[in-house]
Amino acid sequence: MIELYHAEPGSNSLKVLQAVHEKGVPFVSHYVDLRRFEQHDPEFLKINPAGQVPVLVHDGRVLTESTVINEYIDTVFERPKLRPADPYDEAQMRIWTKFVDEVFRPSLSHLAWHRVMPAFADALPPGEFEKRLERIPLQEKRDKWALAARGGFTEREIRTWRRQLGEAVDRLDAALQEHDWLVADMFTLADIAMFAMAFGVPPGFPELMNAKRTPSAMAWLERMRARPGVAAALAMPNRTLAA
Ligand SMILES: N[C@@H](CCC(=O)N[C@@H](CS)C(=O)NCC(=O)O)C(=O)O
Repeated sequence: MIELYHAEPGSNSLKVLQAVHEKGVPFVSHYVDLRRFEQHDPEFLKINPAGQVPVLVHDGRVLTESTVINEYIDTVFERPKLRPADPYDEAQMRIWTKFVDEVFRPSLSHLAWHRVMPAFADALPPGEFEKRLERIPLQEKRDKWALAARGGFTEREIRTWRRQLGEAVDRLDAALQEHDWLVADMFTLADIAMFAMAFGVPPGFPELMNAKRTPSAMAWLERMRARPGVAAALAMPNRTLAA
């Protein structure tokens, strides 16, 4: 049996939700409310001591790291294949998923934290944000969120993340100018990983990703949304929008 601990269909949770829906793998969904910091509850830390989602539990065995989880799902559940058969193409796919994890997502996340974290922390009763920070197991995450909440990122850092995100979107657009999908003319885990981050760029940073500047990437977003598995993943409950 597959169990998935995940948050809203966005970012790393959406990455894994797309894979299970695209493969048609039945799974038990465990929603983890990040706004309530449930990922740091002692019960959840027993499952993932890093205090992060998504987490896959397959027949009682725990797996973390969304990119690794997706490759595991693709290996264990035969069809439809979400990885090219050709080793060179598979390597290209991994270059994209690595790029998403190392460049696209960090630049987007930092910009998002910079934008939302101060208001989020201010909206909590006095001292509550600090209490929640104390429960974060990863020191680096704790420090970054504390810094973001007091508007502590430097102008230079913010400029760098914006530049990186702009370049990442341009790279995506360039790759899609001649092809429907990122690798080997087939829908792969590269598209899944990229979509999980990129779909949030037009609403959040419309000046970087729009029909005029990046038409091929925008058309690809629509192709992605039209896929039944991706649509099913996006239709999973989203408490953020409901709030
Ligand atoms: N490298 C991990 C990163 C997981 C991650 O950063 N998850 C975020 C949600 S997208 C999270 O749990 N954030 C809450 C926290 O770190 O407290 C992966 O790819 O699964």
